[in-house]
Parts: sequence; C-alpha cells; structure tokens
Amino acid sequence: MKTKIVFSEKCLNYGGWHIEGPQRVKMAHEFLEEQKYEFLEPTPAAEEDVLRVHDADYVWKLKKGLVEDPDTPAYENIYEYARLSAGGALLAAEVNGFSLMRPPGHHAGHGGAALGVSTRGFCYVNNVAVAVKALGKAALILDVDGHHGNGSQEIFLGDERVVYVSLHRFPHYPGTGGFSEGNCLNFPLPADCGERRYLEALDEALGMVNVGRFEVVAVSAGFDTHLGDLASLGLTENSYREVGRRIGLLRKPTFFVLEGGYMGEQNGRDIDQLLKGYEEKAVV
Ligand code: Q9C
Ligand code: ZN
Repeated sequence: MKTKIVFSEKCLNYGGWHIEGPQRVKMAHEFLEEQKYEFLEPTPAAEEDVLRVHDADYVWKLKKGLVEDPDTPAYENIYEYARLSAGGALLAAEVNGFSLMRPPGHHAGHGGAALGVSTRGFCYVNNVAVAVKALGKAALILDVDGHHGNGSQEIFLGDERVVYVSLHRFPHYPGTGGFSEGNCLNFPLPADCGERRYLEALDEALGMVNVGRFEVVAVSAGFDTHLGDLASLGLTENSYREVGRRIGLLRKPTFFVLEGGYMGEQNGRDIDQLLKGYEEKAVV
C-alpha cells in the first residue's frame, strides 16, 4: 500500500511574500513526485460542507474578502482557495490519503478566530473539521502541528462522537491548549523538547483514548515541530517516522490533512517519513 497524495497546482496560485506561501507546498510536492507517490486532484468543497463547520455570517465575510487580520491576509478569491483546500481534505477522507493543500485550517473556528484568540493563524476554513463533519463518523482527531488547533477545539468541544488530541509547543501562538477539557486532550510541550519527550507524550495521549470506539482517525498533519521551524519541538525526519508508526498501530482507516510546516522540501521529507512509518504498521 502506498498512500495517495491529494494535490492541485491551483493552491500555488496565490500569496507570495508571506511565510505561509506557495513554496512550502510546491517544494514538498516536487520531493514527493520524485518519490513516486500517486497524486489525485481534488474538487472544491460545497458551501453546505463549509456550513457544517462555520457560521453563515463568517462564510459571507470570507466570500466578500472581509477576513484580514495581522497574521492572515485577505487574498483575492480566498474563499475559492479555501474551498479547494477543504475539498482536498474531503477527498483524502474518501481515499485514506494525504491532502497536500493550502491554506491550512486548524486555527479557524465557527466564526473565524477561535477561543478568544485575535487572529486566525493563516487559516480560513477548518479543512479537517469539514472532512470529519461530512463523514459523520466517530472520529479521533490527532493534531501534530506544533501550534494548538484552537479552531478544531472550538468546533469539536463537547461533540460526543469526536475526541481531539493535540501535542503542541506551549506557551506559544495561539496561547490556548494549556490544559485538557472534556473531549479535547491537550499536551503542551516546551520549546525544542526533543523526540524522546515528544513520543512519550504521544504514547501517553494515545494510551488515554479508547481507540476501539472510533471509525476513523483524522490527522492534522503539521510539520512546524521540525527543528528550526516556527513551533520547533526539535523533531527530525526520524521523529515523523515514529509518529507514523504509532498512527499505523491504531489500525483504523486514517487520513491526513496538511496544516503548518514552513521549510519547503523538508515538509516533503517529513511527509514521506510519516507515511512510510504509517504504512509499515497499518493493516487496514
Ligand atoms: N503575530 C499554522 O501553523 N504566528 N499557523 C503569529 C504573532 C502565527 C501558524 C505571531 C502562527 C500561525 C497553520
Ligand atoms: Zn502550526
């Protein structure tokens, strides 16, 4: 089995100077092409898919481009790009693939910025949430981006079918995720804590959830925990392989959605290792 990558060149056609720019995905795509992955082209999520997650007035603002904040530019046609990225998550969920699309999503809550945070951290539509809501299945969301997914927590807090688990740097942007609450299990970790500490926390987290009750595992796959990246926890390619193995051992239908990770080709190498570790252990 080789996991298919969901990708559309269209996601490279906006932004430029911003750290969340086309290069981070373009270089990852080029690397993964060299590794002979198969690619699938997504179609945009429908408005009704987006409305399962976000308030109608926020969707209206997205359409109008009235969503600029100090971290998150209001690019022309951003709603269309955001719907295509969410469509990537929907297709990844359908084929148990990896959505290599931008913009990312996990900081976007019901009405935009989530849990009282003042910005949306480069996010517009919460892609993984759109996919999980569309499936309507009991889901474990595992968020390994280096930032806490405050949007995902806001959306799923109290949802009986979902458990949200996040490992992230703390204190750090967005400032949430310092403690667990209900069905949202948070594992705050100090800057550059390193692979050993990280994997201990991951093992503890996965040990706390009753994996048997879930029909699907959705991974918010961010790579900014890599040593030197924006939310560095001092991880390396090998760390992602170990993370992938642990996800594979859950033995559940699984899909992956790109969140952060700002080091271009390194994202590609980390994705490759994550998927290799996953495939080594997964027997679905
Ligand atoms: N203005 C993701 O990785 N940094 N987003 C803000 C103070 C925002 C990261 C710094 C980082 C957002 C998807
Ligand atoms: Zn991040």
